[in-house]
This record gives sequence, C-alpha cells and structure tokens, in this order.
Amino acid sequence: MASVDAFADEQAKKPISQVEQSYQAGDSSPVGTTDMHQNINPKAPPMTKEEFEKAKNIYFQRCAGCHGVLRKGATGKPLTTDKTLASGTEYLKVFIQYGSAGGMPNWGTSGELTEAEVDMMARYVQQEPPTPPEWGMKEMMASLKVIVPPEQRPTKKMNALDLDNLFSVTLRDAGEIALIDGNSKKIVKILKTGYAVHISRMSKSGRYLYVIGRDARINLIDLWMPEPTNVAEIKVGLEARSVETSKYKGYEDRYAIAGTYWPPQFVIMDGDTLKPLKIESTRGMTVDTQEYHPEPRVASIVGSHFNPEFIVNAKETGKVLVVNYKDLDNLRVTNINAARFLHDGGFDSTGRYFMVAANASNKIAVIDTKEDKLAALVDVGKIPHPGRGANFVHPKFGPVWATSDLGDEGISMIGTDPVKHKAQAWKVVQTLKGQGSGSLFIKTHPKSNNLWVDTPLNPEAKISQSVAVFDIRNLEKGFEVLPIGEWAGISDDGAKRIVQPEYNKAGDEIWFSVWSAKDKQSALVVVDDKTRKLKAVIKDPGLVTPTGKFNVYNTQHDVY
Ligand code: DHE
Repeated sequence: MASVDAFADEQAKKPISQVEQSYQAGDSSPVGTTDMHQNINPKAPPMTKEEFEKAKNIYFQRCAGCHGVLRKGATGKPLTTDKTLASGTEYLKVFIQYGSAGGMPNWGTSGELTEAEVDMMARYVQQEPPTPPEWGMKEMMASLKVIVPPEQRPTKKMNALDLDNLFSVTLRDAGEIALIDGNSKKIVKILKTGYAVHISRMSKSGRYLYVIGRDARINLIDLWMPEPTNVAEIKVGLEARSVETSKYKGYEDRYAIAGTYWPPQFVIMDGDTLKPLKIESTRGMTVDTQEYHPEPRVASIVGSHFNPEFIVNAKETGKVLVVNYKDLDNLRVTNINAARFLHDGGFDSTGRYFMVAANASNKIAVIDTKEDKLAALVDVGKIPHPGRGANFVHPKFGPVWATSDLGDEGISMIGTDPVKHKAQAWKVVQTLKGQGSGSLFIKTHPKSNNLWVDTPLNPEAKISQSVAVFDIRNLEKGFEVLPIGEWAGISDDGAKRIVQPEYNKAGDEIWFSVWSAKDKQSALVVVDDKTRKLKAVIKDPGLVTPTGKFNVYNTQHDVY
C-alpha cells in the first residue's frame, strides 16, 4: 500500500494521550452535514441509507479530525477499505468499543457510542468513504455577499474607538466574535460569524478585520464605520481554519487569502470585498515518501513582509507553499519541503523568518521569507504548539523564539539571529520545564520581562485552570503559577480552562480566556504584566466560550 499510509501507520504506533487525541479530533467537522453519495461496496456488510447517513455524521463529528475526510489517515490510522475489510466487523467493533493504547478512544465503554452505534460504525468504515463535494469559483461566488460596497464605506474612521487597543474575541460555540475595548474593558459589539469561529486577522492598515469559522465562512468587518460593521461575507469551502491579508509594501489591504481543510485548497480574494480571484489546490505529493496525498489541509497562513507573498502551510504533505501574488494569472508558487504535519506558527522578531510547527514530526521548520527557502528544521519537544510563539532577547543567547508543547511539559527556545549570534541560530539554546503537557499557547511582548505559558489541555484541573509565568531575566528560577481560573470568581463547575494569553497594545497587561462549556459561565481575566496581579475580570452573559483573543495592533503588526 502507498507510503502515505506507511507514515500514518508509523504515527498510529506512537502512543498518544487522551488530551492530544481529543484536541486533534477537535470539534465536530461541519463537512458531515453536506450531502454525499453512498458508495456501495459489495464486499462490505450491508447498511441502509439511513444507517449510512447516521454513521457518516458520527464519522465527521468524531473521527475525521484524526483519520481524515477520505480516511487516508492523519494522526490516526488509515481506514481505507483494503484495511477495514481485511479486519472485519467483529475486530473493528472491539477496537471502537474499547479503544487502543495507540490513542484510539474507547467510544463504546466510555458511553459516547451505544452498542448499536459501535456496530454501525464498524460496518460504515468498510464502505467506500464518501467524498464531500468540491467548492470552486461558482460556489464561492454564489455565497459572496458584499453587504456594504467599498464606495459606500467611509473614507476615514467614523467612530471614537481606540482601534489599536480593540480586541476581537472568538466566541467559539456561539459562532460570534465580541469586540472589546481594551481600555474600558467594555463589550463594544457582538457580531455573528461562522460556525465554531476560529481566528481573527487584521489588514495591514488596521482598518479591516477578517474572521473565519470552521465552516469556512469569512466575515469582513470594517472598523471605520460609525460602529464596526460586517461589510462582506463569503463561504470559501466546507471547512477551514486560516485567513490572512497582504502585508507587503504597495499591497496593503489589497488581498485576503483563506485556506481550507476541505476542499484542500486556498483562495486569494479582493481585500475589501472578498471577491474570489484565484483558487489553487494543495493536493500533491508528500515531502518525505513523495506519494500523492488527496487532502492536504491548509493550516496556518502568514503574509510576508519581505516579498509580495503568502506563506501557506499544507499540513499532510508537510510543504510550505510560498505564493507570490504579484501576478495572479501567472501565479508563482515556491514549494519548500518542511515536515509533516504543519500546523501553527509565527514570525521571529525581525519578521523575516517564519517558524512553523511540524507537530507530528516534533520539529519547528524555519522558513526564510526573504530568500524563500528552508533555513532549518529544528528538533524540539513532543508535539510543539506555539500559536504564534514568543520572541524575546535571551540574557545569554540573544534573540530567541519560543514554543511550548502539547505532548510534554517542555518549552524550547530557538536562537533566531544568524548574524550576531550565529552559533545559536536555529538551535534549541535552552529548554525549560513548564507546569505540564497540554500547552497550546505561549506569549510575551517586546516591553515585557514575562513569558506566559498556558496548559488548557492538561488533564489536571489545577494545571488547566492556571498559567505559568517565567521571568525572562532569570529563566533558571522557574515559574510562578497564577490561579487565573480562581481569580475569575466563577462559582459553577465549568472546566474554566485558561487559554491563549494576549497582550494589550501597550504591553502592560495580559488577557486570558477562562473557557468553559457553552452552558456554563466563562470570563476574561486581565492581569497587570508588571505586578502579575489581577487587574480586571470581564464577565457578560454574551461571553459564550471565549477562546482566542486578537488585539488589533499586535495582530496587525505581528507583535508577539
Ligand atoms: Fe486552532 C490557530 C487548527 C483546535 C484555538 N488553529 C489555529 C491555526 C490552525 C488551527 C491551522 C493557525 C491559523 C493561522 O495562523 O493562520 N485548531 C486547529 C485544528 O485543526 C484543531 C486541532 C482541531 C479543530 O477541530 O479545530 C484546533 N484551536 C483548537 C481549539 O480547540 C482551540 C483551543 C479553541 C477554539 O477556539 O476552537 C483553538 N487555534 C485557536 C486559536 C488560534 C488557533 C486561539 C490562534 C492563535 C493565535 O494566537 O494566533
């Protein structure tokens, strides 16, 4: 069988914790709600149309995040019919019922699936995987709504908001974002966005805010209107995570780009209307075994400061695609070999080097966005997950960029100055130990001496509900733990996971989400960066499942 499967098989042999598993499996994939053809496999045990539909929905809710839309395998094993038919219904039922040491959850014994559902899923994975529909120009254009055309928009800012210090806060399970004034800590407006909304990014000028949902819906919000308003909307596919804008000189606010998980592609759009201009597939060969992969999902995307280019990260192939947007009709794409599976990342402090986690390979790939080539592949801890990472000047080793890990308690600092600190460049110069595994985001600010590390996915509540902070001037001293969950003063029994530190513009306060389920109370906790003392708690019935927070100025200028 193809070596795409060999890699996935290799992956599946590595034991993964429940934490990693539930993170990768993630939220219910919106792809499952689309109509797909039921492919009858005469060798597979029979299923009614109704059973097939039910099983398909369960597959996309629970399984697709790890096993892939087409079941070719990702962090989970491939479930192609050559393998599942050979295993047979009884064997598959045991697997689904009891799980495995390799990380397969015990769907049956945990009570998540009934006995009948376990049987149904065992039969479902022996049918040919149904393929979700493609999503090209026709579908994108049909979904495009330019609600306020550019000529009807203001030519200058028409409100008194301090836009630089505004925060766009993801309200994940509400499918909304809250715009919160960083000074008064008041909610300015809550806007409807896509399903299980994921991230916000800013245009270069700081005028336009782009928000993308897991359902691949993008909302374009004009912050200059008398009150911030949704001025355009589009659906760029069936499932997505990333959106970005052109940042290069001369192209400020000109283009937006979004990458999709399904179909595996990216689209370049007009920055002020979201009109799709150019769609490119990411289907292609993997970097290592050089086999065809049918669904390389688009993970993070950043806009280059050194060239008119977007840096697009294809997860399953492990390739970084540098897309030059100077001439869309003669699109130049430079393929850089990195490693699997590319996920999240950010720039070094100069904005030249893009540091991206190849999380299944336990590596950080360093992309030189000036020369468009791989500068290094750096081995780090288990499943690095930096968010955009943290840049600071290490007292001994000079400028470094840091990541924490999902799979262990380590924090790796990588030297980023190949000119004045050549010996340290692209090497792990120091590793720290944080509170534990389950970290997703790490943060500092050029004006701060603190390095903050969250652990929202740690299985111990004490750890997931608090945050660790290191003094950059004295890293050996270890960390202090701040009980952010407790500080939120929430009396119900919600999960209160502390997630994604984000600075205000001045860099003197840091915001944390206290993330509980949608029927529980959540909050934002603001900490004074200098004193590390509680400064404010933001609570509101509208703050449903806050996760990511994006300060306008810091997001616009890649300050982290
Ligand atoms: Fe994210 C960034 C994908 C689960 C909160 N997330 C990203 C990016 C990708 C991604 C590709 C980088 C975007 C970029 O920079 O262009 N996330 C995924 C998944 O595939 C995954 C594992 C499972 C899923 O089903 O979505 C997943 N992510 C989560 C969560 O469970 C989090 C913690 C809560 C939530 O809101 O869903 C979460 N992801 C975030 C946040 C960022 C992010 C806050 C942006 C961080 C930043 O500082 O830039």
